[in-house]
Amino acid sequence: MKKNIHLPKLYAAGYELDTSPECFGMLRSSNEIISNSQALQTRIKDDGYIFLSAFFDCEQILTTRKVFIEELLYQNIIDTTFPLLQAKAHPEVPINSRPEIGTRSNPTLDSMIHSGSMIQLLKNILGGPIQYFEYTWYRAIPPGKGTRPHCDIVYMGRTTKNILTAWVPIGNIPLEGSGLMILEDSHRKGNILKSYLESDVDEYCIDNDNTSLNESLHRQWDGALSNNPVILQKKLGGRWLTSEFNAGDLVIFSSQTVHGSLDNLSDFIRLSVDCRYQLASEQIDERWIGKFPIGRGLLGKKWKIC
Ligand SMILES: O=C(O)CCC(=O)C(=O)O
Ligand SMILES: [Fe+2]
Repeated sequence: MKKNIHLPKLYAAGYELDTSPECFGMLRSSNEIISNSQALQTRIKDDGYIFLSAFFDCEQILTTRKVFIEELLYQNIIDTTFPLLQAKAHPEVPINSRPEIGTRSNPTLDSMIHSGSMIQLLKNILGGPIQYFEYTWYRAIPPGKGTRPHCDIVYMGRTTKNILTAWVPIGNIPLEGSGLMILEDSHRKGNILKSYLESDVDEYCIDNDNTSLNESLHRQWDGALSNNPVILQKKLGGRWLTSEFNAGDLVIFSSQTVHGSLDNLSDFIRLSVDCRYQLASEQIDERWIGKFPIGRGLLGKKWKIC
């Protein structure tokens, strides 16, 4: 097996990835087709994702990064002996933790992801007027494990399946810094993943035997497709694809594309946001809309006897 000699050792969910060229590669850039909506629509169908570098204005990303870092400073998660913008993790931040970045209003970010060229781009890819989820996921990933492989549909697929995710790094992310990874061709594996793709993470079972609500909720599945990205890849085929991301980059992918993130082997907190778009003509999932989306809270649960 040939090794990709320039790559460092990389891990996902605690497992060392096989970085040989058969198993690992870089996301294909779509910058050359950015103004061709037909080509973009073909690309998302073919690849399950669209990667655009330098899409956003770096100054705006920097403004957003400052807001996030300020939030994390309050929580004592940033090592203040380093330049703050680097977001070095405080030595006491627990490994694998998931600090919350509050959802304080962030007008710069909001205008980046919900207006102008971003809306036009999504319109071109989806082929018509669009709407977006008001809920935006803010992510701060300290040193430790990244996000386990999953498809977004299990979190938001109660109405249409035709939803696109936009993943936006809020700063530069080197390979060791927990960037997004996408499993090549996984959006075409509907036959193998059928029952997974039809699942709803917020649907839970009340047993006939009087299990309490609390107990059922505690048994609830978190939506991950696998705990082991290496085994998953062997099963589904395709390479794990990623990139060294820079502030301004954008990845858009389908709700049936398997993705996760690399483990964070660096000393720095990885910052990113992800948001969702769909056609305006299609019904939207009730969990992620409105000024105060119910999200994955109790009101968003669906239960059944089983
Ligand atoms: O940023 C991550 O670690 C995961 C991102 C993700 O799951 C998403 O954008 O849907
Ligand atoms: Fe996701």
